Amino acid sequence: MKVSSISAYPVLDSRGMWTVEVSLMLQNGVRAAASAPQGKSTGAAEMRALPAAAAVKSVANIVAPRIVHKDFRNQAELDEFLVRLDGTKNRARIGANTMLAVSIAFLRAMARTKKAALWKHVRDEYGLWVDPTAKALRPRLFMNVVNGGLHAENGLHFQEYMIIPKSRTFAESVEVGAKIYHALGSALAKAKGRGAANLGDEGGFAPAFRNDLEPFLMIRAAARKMKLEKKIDLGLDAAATDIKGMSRRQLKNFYKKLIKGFKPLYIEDPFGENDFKSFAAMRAEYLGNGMGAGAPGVRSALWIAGDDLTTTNTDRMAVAQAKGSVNAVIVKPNQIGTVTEALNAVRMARAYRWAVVVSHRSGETNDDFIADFAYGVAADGLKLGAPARGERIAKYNRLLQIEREAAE
Ligand code: 2PG
Ligand code: MG
Repeated sequence: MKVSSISAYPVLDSRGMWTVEVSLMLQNGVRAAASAPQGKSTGAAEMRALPAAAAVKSVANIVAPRIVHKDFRNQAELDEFLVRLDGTKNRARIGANTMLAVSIAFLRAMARTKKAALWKHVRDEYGLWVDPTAKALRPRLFMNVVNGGLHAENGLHFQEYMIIPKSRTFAESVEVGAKIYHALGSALAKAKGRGAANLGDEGGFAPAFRNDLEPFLMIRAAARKMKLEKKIDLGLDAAATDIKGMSRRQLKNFYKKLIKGFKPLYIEDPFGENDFKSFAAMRAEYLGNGMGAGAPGVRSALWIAGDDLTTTNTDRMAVAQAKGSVNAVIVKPNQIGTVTEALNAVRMARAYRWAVVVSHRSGETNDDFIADFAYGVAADGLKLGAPARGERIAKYNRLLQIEREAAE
């Protein structure tokens, strides 16, 4: 399929920062656009994003002249071409954000050409690796209801306090999560007064707390009040690389208390982004010793996930596997730059029997690609913030729509 035109322009993300959107047209007249999200607690090993203005220029000056009128048989061909065209190790020439927007826009245009829903097209691209029963599989929703760390100015060391509904459908999961979210908001306003229910970057509440465990106490109380305690698991993204003023030992003690008191299902980035060893020690402590020990991610009672540690990069994932650091992994397409590479990261995680949690970024546009991607690869989880703020709601509503499409 030939690309007949492509252009890029700046658009705003949810923090009012510029990011890049790409619009392209195929030779058959089908058009599609896509924009790149942006992180704040970004991993040092992530591929480089260019400032939006430079990304726009890179499409005009580098990408467009080389891909317009060129024939690409499939997504992998386009993505491999982009990687070669960039030619750097960290995507500093074209920019991982630019590449991703081009990659997703092409994916969308190809889905439209086939008249297939985007998630169906993702499933085809993902291909053989999908378990034949995967049709029925839905990622669980990782709903971030309290924001801390770099996503809020409230002194919480940890970045994301999540509820993870156990419900089998998106509709029920959203219902359960939203009820607890609302009950939590009311409880916070009552307990902490004016402004306590104000929102952080991902739509979670962001008041000052007495300590780093209090959010879970209040979440649990809100769930109890709504008689939904048994319908959820709890999760934490520590984003420990960005934690200031806590030693490794203090972190370990915190996780011990957390695990004892709240039995979370999920802990992401418990230690710094290069500390494969501390991850491995934690995995060994809670999931048993030795390589490959502990239940495979999805069946395990505790998912220890890499995000800044692994950065959707198969080289880093291989290191994490060799060292026994994790049994779950975050997949963020913009950390690596193309849809094909993100699919490869999912394939590798499946080969390692890790749980796969696809994730948005803290800076999002209303682009809802991530919902189709997560459903398409039958991820175990999708991290998408609170059920609040338009850029998060776009993804929730898309999931609900996917559920209706899949039932047809
Ligand atoms: C994370 C993300 C998304 P950011 O750490 O998992 O929630 O945050 O996009 O700021 O890196
Ligand atoms: Mg993270």
